[in-house]
Amino acid sequence: RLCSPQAALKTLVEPAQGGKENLKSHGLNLYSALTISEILDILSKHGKLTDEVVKSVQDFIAANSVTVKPKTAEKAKPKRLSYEERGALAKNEALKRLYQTMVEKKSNLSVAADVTSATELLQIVDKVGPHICCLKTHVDILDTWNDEIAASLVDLAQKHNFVIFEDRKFADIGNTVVSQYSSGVYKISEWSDIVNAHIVPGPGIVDGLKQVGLGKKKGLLLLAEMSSAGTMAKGSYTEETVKIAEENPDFVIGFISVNPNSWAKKCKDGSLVHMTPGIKLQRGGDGLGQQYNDPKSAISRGSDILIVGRGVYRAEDPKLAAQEYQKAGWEAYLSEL
Ligand code: 5BU
Repeated sequence: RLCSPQAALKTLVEPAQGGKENLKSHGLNLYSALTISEILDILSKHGKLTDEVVKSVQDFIAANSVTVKPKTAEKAKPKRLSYEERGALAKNEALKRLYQTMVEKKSNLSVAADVTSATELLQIVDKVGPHICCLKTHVDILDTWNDEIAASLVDLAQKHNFVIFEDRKFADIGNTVVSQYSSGVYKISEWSDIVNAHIVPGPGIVDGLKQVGLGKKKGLLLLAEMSSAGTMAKGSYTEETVKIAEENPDFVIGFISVNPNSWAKKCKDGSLVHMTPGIKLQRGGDGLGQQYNDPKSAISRGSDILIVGRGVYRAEDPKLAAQEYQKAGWEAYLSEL
C-alpha cells in the first residue's frame, strides 16, 4: 500500500521528530508498526528509493530530531551540599567543629535535655552522648549550678565528641548581653560552644555577643523562625536575620529554622547551618503551642540538625530513643544528597 514513498515518508517523519514523546506528555502512547529506518530499508531494498534519497532522509531526521521533555516532568532538585562540603566553606571555628562532629558520628541529632535536676542531666547526657552531634541546654531551669557541673558537662562533651549549645535566646541591647553571656552565676561563654539570639534589638546584639565569643572561638545562631504556633518570627523579620548573618560571617554560624527552604535561598553563604526544634517521630503538639514535625519532613524542608527534647528524655529508654532519632535523621539527610 506504500505506493508513494514521499507520502509515506511525510507521515512518518513527524513522529520521528519527537512526536512520540510529545504525545506521551499528553497521556497517549504511540505504537509504530514500522520505524522510519525500517521503511527506508524496505523501500531502498525494493529499488523504490535511491541511496541518495535514503541518505538525505537520514540526514534530515538526524538534524531535526528533538527530545521533547514531558511537560509534567518534575524539575530535578538541585543537589544539596554534604556536611563535609559545608564544613569546608565554614568561616567560624565552632561551625567547622560542628560539621566535623556530624560527619564523624553520622549524627545530625541535637538532644534538648530539659530536665531540671543537674544530676539527672549529667546521667542522661552520658547515655545519649554517643548519638548526638550537639547537646542543647537550658541552664536556667536546673536546680543547681556551679563550676564543677559545668566542668562535668565539658568532660562529657569531650568524652562523647559533641558541641554544647546553650539555648539562652539573648534579646537585649549589646552592652547588656556582654554581661549576660560572660558573667553572672552561669558564665555561659565559659562552657558553651554555641548560643542563640533574637534580633528584636537590632544588629547591636550580635556586636555585643561577638565581643565576648569571637576570641573564644564560639558561634551564634539567630532565631529566624520558631516552632511554636502563632510565632511572629516570619516574613520580613526572618529575612532580616539572613542580612545580619551575612554581615557577620565570622561569628554567626546559622539559624534556628523551621522551614528554611521557603526563605533561606536568599542566603548566599552555603555554610550556614539550620537547626530545627519541634521534632518528634509522632507529629502533633503539646497543648502549650509546641508544634511537632517528623525528622524526614524537617530535613526535606532544609533543616540540617534536628533538636529533640521530650521525644528522647521522656522516652522509657532515652539511649534507644536517641539512637532511633539519629538513624531517622541521618537516613533523611542521605536521601537528600
Ligand atoms: P521538645 O520537648 O522536643 O518540645 O523540646 C524542644 C526544645 O527546643 C525546648 O528546649 C525548647 O525550649 C526549644 N525550642 C523550641 O521548642 N522551639 C523554638 O522555636 C526554639 C527552641 Br528557638
